[in-house]
Amino acid sequence: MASAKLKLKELLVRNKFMWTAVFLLWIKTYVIYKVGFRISSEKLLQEFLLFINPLSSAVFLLGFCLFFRGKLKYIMVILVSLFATIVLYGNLVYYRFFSDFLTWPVLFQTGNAKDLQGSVFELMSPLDLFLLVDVMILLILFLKSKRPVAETIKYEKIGLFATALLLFIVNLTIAQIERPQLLTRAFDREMLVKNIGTFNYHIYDAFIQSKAKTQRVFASSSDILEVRNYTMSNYKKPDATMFGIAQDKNIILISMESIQSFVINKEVDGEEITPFLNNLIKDSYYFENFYHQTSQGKTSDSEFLVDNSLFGKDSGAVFFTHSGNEYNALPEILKSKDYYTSVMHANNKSFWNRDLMYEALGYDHFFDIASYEVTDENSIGWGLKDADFFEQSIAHLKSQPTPFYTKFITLTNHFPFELSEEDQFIDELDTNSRTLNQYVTTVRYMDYALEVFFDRLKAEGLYENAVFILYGDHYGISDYHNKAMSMFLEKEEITPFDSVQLQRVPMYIHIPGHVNNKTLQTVSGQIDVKPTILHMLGIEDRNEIQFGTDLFSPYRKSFVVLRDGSFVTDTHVYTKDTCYLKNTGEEVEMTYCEPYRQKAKLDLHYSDKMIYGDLLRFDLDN
Ligand code: GP9
Ligand code: MN
Repeated sequence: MASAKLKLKELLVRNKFMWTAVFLLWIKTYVIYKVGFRISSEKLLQEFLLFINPLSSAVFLLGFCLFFRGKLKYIMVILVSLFATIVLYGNLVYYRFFSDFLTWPVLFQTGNAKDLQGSVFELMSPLDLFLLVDVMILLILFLKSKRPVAETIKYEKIGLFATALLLFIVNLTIAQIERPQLLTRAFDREMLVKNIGTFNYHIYDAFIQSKAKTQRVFASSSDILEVRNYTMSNYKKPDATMFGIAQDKNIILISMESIQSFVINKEVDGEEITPFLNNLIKDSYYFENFYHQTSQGKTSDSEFLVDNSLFGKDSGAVFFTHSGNEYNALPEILKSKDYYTSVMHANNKSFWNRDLMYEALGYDHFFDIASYEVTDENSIGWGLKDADFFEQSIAHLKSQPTPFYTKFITLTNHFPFELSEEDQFIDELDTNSRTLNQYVTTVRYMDYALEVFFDRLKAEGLYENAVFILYGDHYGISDYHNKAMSMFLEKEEITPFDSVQLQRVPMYIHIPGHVNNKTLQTVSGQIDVKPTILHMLGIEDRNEIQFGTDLFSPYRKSFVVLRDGSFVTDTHVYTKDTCYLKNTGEEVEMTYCEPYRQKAKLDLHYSDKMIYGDLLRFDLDN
């Protein structure tokens, strides 16, 4: 086993050609990150990650050349370097047009390719030839080399792939520290590339996409009939006076970041946390028992629920995994009724894969970060401050054809709830959680921003003819802060029952000039928004596959299913295999919850079936 004892140096020298290629590809990728993609880092650790992330895949890719013998080994090294360059360059050209990275579906999607065709040459520059510099160097070295090519020994191959794996694990570990739940939650391609590198990202993407594809293959058109029979049997007739009430009016949807109902009508040192929202209750339909139904996809899940009346996934984000599906979403339906549909949100368009998903949902336009002027002065935390965001959105709103359906997504009230001093209108709390302490101040700020928005809309004459739907996207304070939460709510402890009740988020339907406003108790959730909007617009939807029910329907059942299978009815709360009495939170026998357990399961099951099977691609003759 003398060969196994070869020293590291010898190993490097034996495959000098390949290691040179690894080094060149590594450095080249980093330079492209900085010069081509202009990726910047806020922290040293992030920059370090960016620097090391091309290494593991460079070793892995070029390591395959060890399987070849003689001169062919060198030729393979050159070809693999060329292949890697083509992948990088493909991403770069795509990035120059879309400010985004390639995904496998995009490569095979004709729509996107069409967009690119005309301009692809404009996106290239003679300077791009520098990208071939490593391939050139390798070619020259190859032509000049006279020494015989060293034969690969078995242990070398194993050692090399072990090295690649080790490098990848180290890389991933640091990335997980820097971005917890990177692979399951933060589905921003730029973030993935920043953290694990372009090639690893493509492999990860291939894995995700192929998983989705297999489930799709086994689905058939009879599946959709089965699901529709189920949803139609749950259909409830709308309320006659509310049906068509919003016809031809502009619809303004406001997704309020991380707000939970417990802040409504609550004070800190005698100061209301949400004075504007508290006041809005009396001029609106306010839903006191409205729950978010999101999971790991957070904001994107709430968007999915609202636009489709389908559940998001129990893990991962449907926005990321199933953007290639066929949908029959609100924007698409409204477009067919001559509505202009858009989203305004001052973040990267690729965050949560929004750019691709919005296309699938049928939005006409996404006013992303590029539509906003974001400076150091007007941003905090995740970016543009809410008040500036709303202010700058007015011009966009005015530029749109009417009637429009526009969704606004706020950002300032996002973890870690940072705020500039001048925007802090109330004191922080004094619990043992800094997060909760700051949270109330950013909620207060968001409330202020909403007031500014309404005032501006009134001043611009955009208020009267609009219908407003405001809802919280998901929780802001997780169970991790239960101790602090119990201090704030003056409770002894937060039980699983309380945790479910804390998933309530504010929900308003505000119709300017309307008189019959009231606070409604119906137990409901984000899944109910789509049928409600359709009915308010006078659109018949008996045949739509929806898992929610019109919030105004006199026939609706008070019922909501959360994504983890918990559910709430008028009288009971079910969570973690326990049934509770809703009024008191007292544990009761399971038999009380039993009748609804099956329905909760079926709702989730059939909704998942729709998504995994991409069932809406099958035509149903309505
Ligand atoms: C990002 C914003 C926040 O664009 O919507 O996303 P979240 O982390 O809340 O899902
Ligand atoms: Mn959110």
